[in-house]
Amino acid sequence: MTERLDALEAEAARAFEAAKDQGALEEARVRWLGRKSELTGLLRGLKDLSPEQRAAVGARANRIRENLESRYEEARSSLASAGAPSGSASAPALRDVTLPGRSIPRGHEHLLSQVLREVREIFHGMGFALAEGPQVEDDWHNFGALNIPKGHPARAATDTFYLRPDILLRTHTSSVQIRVMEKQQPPVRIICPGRVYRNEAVDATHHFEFHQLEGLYVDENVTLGDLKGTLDRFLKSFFGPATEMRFSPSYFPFVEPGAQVEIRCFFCGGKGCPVCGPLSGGWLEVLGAGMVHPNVFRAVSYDPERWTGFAFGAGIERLVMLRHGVPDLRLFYENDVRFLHQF
Ligand code: 2NM
Repeated sequence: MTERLDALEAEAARAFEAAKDQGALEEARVRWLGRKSELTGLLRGLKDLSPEQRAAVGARANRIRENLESRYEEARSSLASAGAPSGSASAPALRDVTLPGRSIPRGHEHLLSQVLREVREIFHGMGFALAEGPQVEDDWHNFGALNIPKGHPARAATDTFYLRPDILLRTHTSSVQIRVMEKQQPPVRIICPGRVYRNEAVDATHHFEFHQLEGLYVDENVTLGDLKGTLDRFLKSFFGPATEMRFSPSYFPFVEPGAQVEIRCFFCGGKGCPVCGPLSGGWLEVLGAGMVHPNVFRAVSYDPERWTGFAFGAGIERLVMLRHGVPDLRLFYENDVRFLHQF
């Protein structure tokens, strides 16, 4: 019986190795390891042997079964990795080299970064240099130098993230403009894009962290007309050549006079719609602006009798939402590629 077992083991192993596809291998498995196989029959016949023989032959037969099962597994996985068809024995294992390759998904610049670059280029074309500064600021550069006295509502702890009594996360990038004016005499012509922080509840149009673009031009004889011309050129470049703009009086502590700048709603053409709101008369607010307050010049030791300047500020996210019809500010920060890949 032991000789028969040895011969059977060799024959079965050869059959597994020789199988050319999954079909042939399955046939060999049924023949050599199946319920009606010779090996299974031999194992069933063990009960007729004497106890000593049964122990010896049984142990050997079980080892052979384990060995054959693992030979079978080896043959199966090597056929699978060779790409052999699992069906009939006749199909050859070919690869279709004309199939398109698998594409590798590629990332791209975030929408906000794209727009920031575009805006920098528009202002670069009008002679504005780029200026950047720290996001952690002191009270002087964020408030004091900007004619925002102690006790002004804009300083309230509810709007500003204070890190220490005198140190905070900047609430606008005007602080960068103060730093530039402290270091450099006019003429100054800069834009300051960057991240700013305000302690606000998050909703579709508010966030505690967003991006601003501010601009500043200081020289002799800079006028409100220069401001209007500069912003008109910017808004036409950014929103399209048909863009209509208007100024209305507004208040910011660091400018006098101050203005809010609106464009005619390009969704409804100014008739009033859900985007511009039925009460706005069809105008969308896009910027704040004005002529730099003499107190700001005094704070940076510029002579307010000699120099004049204009300044403006805009929320980048708001500009992008209007131009691309993005309904919710939070989409910019959630990094959902289904949103991001559209731009
Ligand atoms: C705005 C609106 C109006 C502004 C003023 C200054 C500075 F530093 F020159 F005083 N920087 N930015 C300014 C003026 C910002 O944002 C809505």
